Amino acid sequence: MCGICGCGEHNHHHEHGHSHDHDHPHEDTRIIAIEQDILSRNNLLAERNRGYFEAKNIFCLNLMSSPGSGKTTLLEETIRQLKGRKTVYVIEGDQQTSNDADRIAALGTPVYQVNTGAGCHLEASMINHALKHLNPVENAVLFIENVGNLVCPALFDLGETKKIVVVSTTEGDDKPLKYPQIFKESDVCIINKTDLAPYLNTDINTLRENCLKVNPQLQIFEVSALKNTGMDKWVDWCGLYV
Ligand SMILES: Nc1nc2c(ncn2[C@@H]2O[C@H](COP(=O)(O)OP(=O)(O)O)[C@@H](O)[C@H]2O)c(=O)[nH]1
Ligand SMILES: [Mg+2]
Repeated sequence: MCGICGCGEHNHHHEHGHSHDHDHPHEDTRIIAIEQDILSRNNLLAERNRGYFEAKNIFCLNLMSSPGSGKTTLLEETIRQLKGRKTVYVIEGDQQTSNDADRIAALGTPVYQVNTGAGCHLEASMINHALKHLNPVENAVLFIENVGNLVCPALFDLGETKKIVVVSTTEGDDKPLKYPQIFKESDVCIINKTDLAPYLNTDINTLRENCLKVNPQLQIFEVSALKNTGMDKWVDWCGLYV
């Protein structure tokens, strides 16, 4: 986790060798001011990305989820099914390795890997940089796979056209209630790994209801990316806008 997005350093308490806790109003004010600076700089760059996407009519989808919910598997299957219909590009975000970019490149799709090091989310500047390398053509679909994290990516506007949250049945049906921010910010929710639901105590209807409790506008697709079930509606939706 990082201090930049407020998930690490806020309301900190530290050891003094004695037992009382106290607040540091000046330090807290300074941390908030720095966070506001970082977020407003990010928002400026996000607007530039948004303008770029609008000018080139690029449908840019920011995929966010916990690690392992199946974002890359979903992308692989989506790319296979969009082949011949849309030109697709991918920006991959992970702390380390190019594993996911290698999986996407194996499908013949142009991909740029961003490694964030200790960072727990992608920022607009990283997308700006990646776009200069990818140079996507007009009317393309651009997928961004964010760093696996159900908290911080929700705070950073990347200039994307739509935000997508992926939640898998293995995570349980209460995650929208426990991590509401990312579900509130998203336009679409993909419930993945539906093939595993019969073996778990996750109730997909409860998961769906919890998603809608947090964000009644959320458009929900239920899929198994691995088994390729329920994918057609989602893939059609990806191809709708460009
Ligand atoms: N059973 C099942 N496994 C899946 C599904 N989607 C992904 N997985 C598995 O979940 C693991 C993590 O998937 P990955 O796509 O790397 O997740 P990411 O970290 O969100 O990109 C892998 O072992 C996948 O094969 C699915 O729909 N059903
Ligand atoms: Mg991945």
